[in-house]
Amino acid sequence: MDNPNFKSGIAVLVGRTNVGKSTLLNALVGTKIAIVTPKPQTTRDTYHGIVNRPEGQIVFVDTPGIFKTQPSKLVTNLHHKVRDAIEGIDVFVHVADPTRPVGPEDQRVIEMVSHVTKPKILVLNKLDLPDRPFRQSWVERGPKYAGVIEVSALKDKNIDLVIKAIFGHLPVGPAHYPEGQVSNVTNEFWITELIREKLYLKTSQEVPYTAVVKLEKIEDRKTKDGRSMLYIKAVILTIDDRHQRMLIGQGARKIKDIGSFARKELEVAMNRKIFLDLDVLVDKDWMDKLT
Ligand SMILES: Nc1nc2c(ncn2[C@@H]2O[C@H](COP(=O)(O)OP(=O)(O)OP(=O)(O)O)[C@@H](O)[C@H]2O)c(=O)[nH]1
Ligand SMILES: [Mg+2]
Repeated sequence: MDNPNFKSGIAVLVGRTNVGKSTLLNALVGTKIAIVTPKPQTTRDTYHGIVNRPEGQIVFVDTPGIFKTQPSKLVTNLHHKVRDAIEGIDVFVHVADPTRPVGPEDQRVIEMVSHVTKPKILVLNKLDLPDRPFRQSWVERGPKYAGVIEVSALKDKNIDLVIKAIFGHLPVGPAHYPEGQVSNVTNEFWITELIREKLYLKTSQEVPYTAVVKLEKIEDRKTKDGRSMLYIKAVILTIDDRHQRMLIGQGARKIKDIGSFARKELEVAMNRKIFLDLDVLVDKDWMDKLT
């Protein structure tokens, strides 16, 4: 490494569900790593998004949102992932939404990090919204943090201030990831996530929360006229016949809609023709098999 002052470290993004953590991760890295939807409880895994600058490298860790809901295997699993993600980090980034009051989920985040001795930064998101009635009650909490930054993850505003603030707290050290790598998400996982995003956007009530997407096959094939294409076979697992029927829809319209929405974005992102073969199956125990 040429730069003897090269800084390196891990910053974790934590906050209640729906505050915009995944949108912020994508804005920080400058590319879509994590899926984003208007529905709460979108993120189910901890993703790494990597920012490389001349002064160093920051690994941002996106985490599932903290929410108050009926205890279930899925929810317990998500909250454990957040706790694990907090271990071994250098900077803690609490992402909050000043359009909503400081609620029990925020209290849970505050409680969760009260033991964290590492620097904490408060990021107030959604600066683009004209009405942020709870901004002041968040700003008053400012002294508990090493800094307060107002951003719009959606409109890419003040994102560099977050990067700058974090570098201010990072130790000198070698990079965790090779330069050029922007995330730890594999192509295969990203494909299933993108399908799950479309499923969230196209279904309602409990349907998205009872479903998971698995990739079964991915291979290079040729179209009838000899052009190259990527064949993807994926399956949506859900917990019972009723949910399976809702996901398939009348005349298979729902599943076709989810499939073509996902395929279109995959084709743009991967810049090639894609055939997406999507099925819906029942596996009532999928949540119990979570690790
Ligand atoms: N107006 C506005 N909306 C935003 C901003 N950032 C995120 N959103 C919206 O807020 C919603 C939730 O965003 P996500 O990034 O999925 O939120 P999250 O905190 O990752 O949510 P979970 O993964 O469920 O915990 C989406 O509809 C986003 O478009 C912002 O800066 N301004
Ligand atoms: Mg998220």
